[in-house]
Amino acid sequence: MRKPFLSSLEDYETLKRPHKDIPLNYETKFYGDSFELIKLYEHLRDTIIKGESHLIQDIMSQLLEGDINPLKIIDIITDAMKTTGQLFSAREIFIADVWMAARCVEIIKSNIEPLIKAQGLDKDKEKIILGTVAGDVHSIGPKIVELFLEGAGYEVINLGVDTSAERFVQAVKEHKPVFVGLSAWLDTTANISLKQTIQTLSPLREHYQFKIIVGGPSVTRKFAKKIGADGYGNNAEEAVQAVTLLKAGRYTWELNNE
Ligand code: B12
Repeated sequence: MRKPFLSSLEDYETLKRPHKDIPLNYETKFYGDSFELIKLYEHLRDTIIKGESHLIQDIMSQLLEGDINPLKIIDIITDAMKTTGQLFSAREIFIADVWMAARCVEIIKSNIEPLIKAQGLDKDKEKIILGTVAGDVHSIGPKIVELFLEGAGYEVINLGVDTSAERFVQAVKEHKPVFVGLSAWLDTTANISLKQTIQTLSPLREHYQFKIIVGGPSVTRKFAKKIGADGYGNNAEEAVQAVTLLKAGRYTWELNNE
């Protein structure tokens, strides 16, 4: 019989241990925060993993009463979703549980959005079109990338998931962005839709003067370069790094001498 899903923190601790490759970043990243705050961060992380979306707003309200750094919340989301992925891969949880974890992230994101946006308020708002390519419905990563790019001062138009190449073209013509960010999670969508979207967008690059950055775990720096992207980011921080380098006329390939 299937084990009840993470009924207590002890269960989570037991389940977590076999997956030693999960970096528990928060243990070092949150050094210096008060014990109470760390407990609240941990509670948030565990609540995402358990998919208890009805509890999230209350935890966020408690966190927002203090002077919190939204980037730490992003770390919590990333850590929790990695664990969720491991548990899913180990068949400890079902796809419905993963959906609930994703729902938790949606609520958290709407809470921290104003804080992240506030960091970019005084900058010129150039536009970035972002979206997950056709056939792919993974939205959490791009949403985090969106938050970071907004924090870096860009106006991000997120076209959402399962976005056709034609929809990207339409958005480029309408919004005249400086960057188009494409995300792909599945091996299939990286190999087919991502490539096709870049091929479709490429002829427009010179006329509309935008650059293409790509990301998602099925995409490597080498693959990104091979299929004609201008930049690549392994995570949201690297997405910002990529647009910053490209704006300075440099390429992310320089980072690894590739
Ligand atoms: C959540 C999730 C889902 C949710 C998505 C909900 C949502 N709203 O997003 C649901 C339940 C819908 C789902 C469905 C499926 N999923 Co799924 N899912 C996951 C899971 C558990 C977590 C993904 C996630 O959100 N990670 C957290 C975020 C923060 O990380 P991230 O996306 O990598 O984003 C970061 C970087 O990649 C980068 N980045 C991302 N985009 C971009 C873009 C740019 C421009 C840049 C610069 C950077 C960048 O920055 C981000 C932030 O730091 C993974 C397992 C895992 N190992 O993580 C499987 C996983 C991705 N899913 C998988 C599969 C197979 C599926 C399904 C086919 C399952 C099924 N049998 O139906 C379907 C596919 C549906 C489809 N057509 O897309 C496989 C993919 C295998 C593969 N490589 O092809 C995985 C790896 C699970 C597994 N081990 O089998 N899934």
